[in-house]
Amino acid sequence: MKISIISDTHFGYGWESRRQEDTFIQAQEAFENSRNCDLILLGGDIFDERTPKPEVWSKALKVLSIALMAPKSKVTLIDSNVKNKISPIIFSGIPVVAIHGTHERRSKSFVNPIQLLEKMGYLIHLHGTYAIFEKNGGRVAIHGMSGVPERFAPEVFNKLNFKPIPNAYNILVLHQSIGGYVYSDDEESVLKLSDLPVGFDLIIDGHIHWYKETKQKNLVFPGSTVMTQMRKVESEVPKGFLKVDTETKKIEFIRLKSARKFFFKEFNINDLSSNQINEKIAHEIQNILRNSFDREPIVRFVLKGEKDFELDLKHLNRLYGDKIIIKVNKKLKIAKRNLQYLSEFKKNRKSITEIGKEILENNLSKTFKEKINFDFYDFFELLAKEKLDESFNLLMEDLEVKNDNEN
Ligand SMILES: [Mn+2]
Repeated sequence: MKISIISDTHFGYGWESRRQEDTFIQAQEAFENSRNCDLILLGGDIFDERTPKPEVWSKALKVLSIALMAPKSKVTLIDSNVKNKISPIIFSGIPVVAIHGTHERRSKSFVNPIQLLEKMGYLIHLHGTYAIFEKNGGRVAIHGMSGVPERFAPEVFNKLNFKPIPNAYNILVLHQSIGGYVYSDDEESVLKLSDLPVGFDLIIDGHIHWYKETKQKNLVFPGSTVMTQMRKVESEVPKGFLKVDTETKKIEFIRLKSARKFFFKEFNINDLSSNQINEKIAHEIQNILRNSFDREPIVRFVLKGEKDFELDLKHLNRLYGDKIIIKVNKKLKIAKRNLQYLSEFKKNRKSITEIGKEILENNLSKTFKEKINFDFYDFFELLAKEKLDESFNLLMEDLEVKNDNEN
């Protein structure tokens, strides 16, 4: 059986920016290129937000329908512990199996976008569940755990107690930070490599945005199909997806041709004048632009040093802005803490909901003297709509879960 594994398409990321179409263009290439596969597996963070805009839905459904409208796959469903939830529609083309990620996670009483896709007959959603498929006598069992707050990951994972199914090629799909493989530097992975079960032919983990094949427990990170973090590693590791042949056990990384090019330039500014810094940036941009690109590339400059300087970004954008997307960050040692909030704010371009959510989160954490791990977006939305009883219930639900976990 040939299986395509696509993760972290982040539909809607960069909406209303010059990169608005990137998530769709790049995921479309991955889906089109999966038409010769028997099954498609999605590793979470299909959407960038838990409640995507209708405009994002409309573009996302167009991409996802490539699987539905592809020539009918020869796989059949042998067994699943969520059989009664599975719509026959998914077998009209190439069946899609998915977990939800951190970006789609919502509290128990809410429907997340991946669950919605399941209701629409686009895919099978797994969370602590499995589905076994067969083609020409070969069997593939897919087991999945959708993204959970990192703090709870080991407990939930152990409770689910994943076990490979005999006489099948077994794939486990997750969406967590695992044993040193983390999403960002300030995040800790609670789940350890030693927590992962043995006997799986392949363990797939979404969440981490750059492709990596590890030597441990057949763990592979397919990476995202789109760049979201502008980290150095994202300029080095190409964006793509995986194709797995369960008979030959060959895993192939397919690089996306449509991925927007990203350049990362870091240099020290301590010995340079403002003029020299501006010139150096302009020079680097000119160098990049010697090549031609399908879409404007992105360049991110990280300037290291304690020195103050004048950066004429307006001028640079007037000269090159129509051919390249320019980002410049100062990496100052002094006043780092003060700058951090502002740069985070700028980077994320936070909405009022997000700011409100964070204030609420901080205040509640202080009140309860510990970090609360439930979904503050849902909580904030309920409060904003003055649904006080429901928001209270949501909070109590979380505190009860926590007590369950701690006892
Ligand atoms: Mn992601």
